[in-house]
Amino acid sequence: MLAWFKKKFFKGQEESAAMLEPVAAVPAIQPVEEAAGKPAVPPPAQEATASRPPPEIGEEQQKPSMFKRLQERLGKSRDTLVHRLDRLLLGRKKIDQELFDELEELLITADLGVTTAMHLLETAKESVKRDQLSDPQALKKVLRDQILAFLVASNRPAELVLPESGPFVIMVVGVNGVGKTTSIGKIAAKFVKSGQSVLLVAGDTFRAAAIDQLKIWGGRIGVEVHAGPPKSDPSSVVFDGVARGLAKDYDVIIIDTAGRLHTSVNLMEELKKIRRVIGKNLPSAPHEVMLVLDATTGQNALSQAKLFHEAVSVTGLTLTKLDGTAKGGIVANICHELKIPVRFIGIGEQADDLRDFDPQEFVDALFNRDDSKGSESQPA
Ligand SMILES: Nc1nc2c(ncn2[C@@H]2O[C@H](COP(=O)(O)OP(=O)(O)OP(=O)(O)O)[C@@H](O)[C@H]2O)c(=O)[nH]1
Ligand SMILES: [Mg+2]
Repeated sequence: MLAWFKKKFFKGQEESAAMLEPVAAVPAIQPVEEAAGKPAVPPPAQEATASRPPPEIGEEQQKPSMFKRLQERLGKSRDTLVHRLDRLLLGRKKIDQELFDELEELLITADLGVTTAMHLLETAKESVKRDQLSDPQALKKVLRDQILAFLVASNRPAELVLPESGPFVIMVVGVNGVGKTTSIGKIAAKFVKSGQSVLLVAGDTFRAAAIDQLKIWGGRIGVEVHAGPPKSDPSSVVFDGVARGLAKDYDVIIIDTAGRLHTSVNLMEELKKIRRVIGKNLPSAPHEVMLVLDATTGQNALSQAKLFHEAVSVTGLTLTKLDGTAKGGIVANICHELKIPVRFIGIGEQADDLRDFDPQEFVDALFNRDDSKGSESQPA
């Protein structure tokens, strides 16, 4: 489980089996506030409608392992990195320049991007020379090891961002429709399951439906939502929200923001202001600036990340919709280029489809390698 939960929220306790159950069981954990020694906060009204209501919690009971879910998507399609690699290597007798040229094209078109692909190729060439590799199949392991190295290198412990005391404040940012609000609901549900008090702040005042969407999530998982009227100044809503979170001694405050184009100067300025305002009541906050990226947008996710990072210093990433792409390469590309840790990956719309990111598990799924069976897939 993510180090956030380990360090601050479990203080040496062992993870219980209950904590690892699907979020589907969340509504049963009613006494969230009681557990935290606080007065129960009535769930917000739910009569409002949202343009995108959150998916129902409580249906998915048979949770497949993250490996299986990822593999379903990343491993089966003929377009995946591993299947394309298998086709490239099949029947090759030697490693030569022609093979490297084809490999270069394959890596770039698998969303690894030019820089990351070139780095991978260089490593592969060095390895071939150093270890005197002659079997083209050996290239697969070289690539797998290097991609894992990229993921591990950027995977700084999440506990480093935790405050020593006071609420843990997470500001969530990203372009329109990437899955910010949904991910907030899912992350909040994780905290709720671990017995923490959570306040959600509706910093997306742009659309009334956005506020309602967050309120529905709040109602579902039994957490309070701080919201202002639609079209009100997001900075002032966020200012009040953080003040309320501090006054009521919440463990976690999660701030939603309106989706915005990374290229819109005005909207990025507004985001900078929101970030500054969070620090007015609590100078160390936000402790985590979480950028949500839609993995299906490929290379565009990288330019989004660069501009959001420049504006608000992103400290963690959530990559959503990995269930919607066969090109898991974007994850390696982002880790290699940005060196920002991936905290969560979204692999579906269900409430428990947000999983802690595990580099080894991810690479195994990407390369269709099931260690439990000690085997790799056969070419499709
Ligand atoms: N398949 C899939 N869909 C997802 C995932 N995460 C979010 N979604 C869906 O993506 C859509 C947009 O999600 P939102 O959470 O509203 O996105 P947002 O970033 O808050 O959108 P704005 O507030 O409009 O900028 C919804 O239909 C979600 O159910 C995921 O991991 N996989
Ligand atoms: Mg939203």
